[in-house]
Amino acid sequence: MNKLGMISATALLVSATGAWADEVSLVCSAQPEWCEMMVAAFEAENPDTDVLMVRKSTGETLAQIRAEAGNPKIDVWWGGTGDPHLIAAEEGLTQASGVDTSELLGWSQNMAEISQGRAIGIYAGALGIAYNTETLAGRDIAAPECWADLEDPRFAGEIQVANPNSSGTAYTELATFVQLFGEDEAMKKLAAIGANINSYTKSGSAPSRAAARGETGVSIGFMHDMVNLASQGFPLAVVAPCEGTGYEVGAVSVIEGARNFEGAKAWVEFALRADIQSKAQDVGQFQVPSNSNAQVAPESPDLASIKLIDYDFATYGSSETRSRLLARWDAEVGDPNPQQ
Ligand code: S7P
Repeated sequence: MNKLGMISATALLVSATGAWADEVSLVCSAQPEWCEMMVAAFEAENPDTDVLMVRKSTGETLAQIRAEAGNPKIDVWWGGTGDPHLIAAEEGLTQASGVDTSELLGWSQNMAEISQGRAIGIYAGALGIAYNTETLAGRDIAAPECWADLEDPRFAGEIQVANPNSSGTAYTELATFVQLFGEDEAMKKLAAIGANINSYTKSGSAPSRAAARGETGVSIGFMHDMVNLASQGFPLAVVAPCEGTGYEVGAVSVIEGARNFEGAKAWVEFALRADIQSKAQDVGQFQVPSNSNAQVAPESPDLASIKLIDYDFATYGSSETRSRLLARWDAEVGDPNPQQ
């Protein structure tokens, strides 16, 4: 049988049994250990199903979904910052799954409303600064307390952050600066900090891992990732910047034209359950879960005690805004050594 024949035979088998079992193709933009734990738990509940999972950063996943529009290889996209999920929804690259969202917190429901049910919030977490206490003490560098401190020449070559083209974390940083300082001033500040950056990474969590190991003195990223590393014993201090900070609502989306819509929907229902969200802390993931009945880990940064901006997801999760801000970032800040 040729390849086409095999594909249609599989499709017939699935529709004849009415089952969605078989394979669910997942892109996971959370941390690899969480992705693996979720896949194992889903497969344990659904023994006839193989989840084919690939881990990719959020901006990279958006690029793949755009490239595959009309012939998607992915059924469901779980994890990663919400803005690119909202952009995928706006561009018609994802579809509503019609799942029950009644147990979800307001910020999660808000994402579903903005995207007409296509992107649903699964967790929230605030952006912050981390520094290696031993590295800074060893070099006699005073710790940062504010975003503005990162412009100071005392941090020359000491700071790492991701590239906002590939990383949802770094796009959240870019959008946060624009909301805190206005667009022109944000670009100036990011360029000034850029003079102190030793490397722009692809993935948003890499800089804090590097800071934990002392490979860089300072990182910008999500506080829950920093707390995870500190809880493992790394000498990492976490700072909520004095000017205030932005936050993410991580999301899950079903891809438009998914070959296994029912399997993708089952994944979304699974990922929104309180018992499943409560397991995140078992693998050191300390975001605030979106299900109001899920357990919040004691290590989770307390969002109520952090000076959070009123992050405008509708604006910064729009295709036009992201393209414009990334073009300005490339032109006015830029990565001198972009990673392939
Ligand atoms: O899972 C940890 C986490 O910080 O990673 C996600 C992140 O957006 C994915 O990485 P990129 O920045 O490389 O896109 C966050 O959603 C999540 O909280």
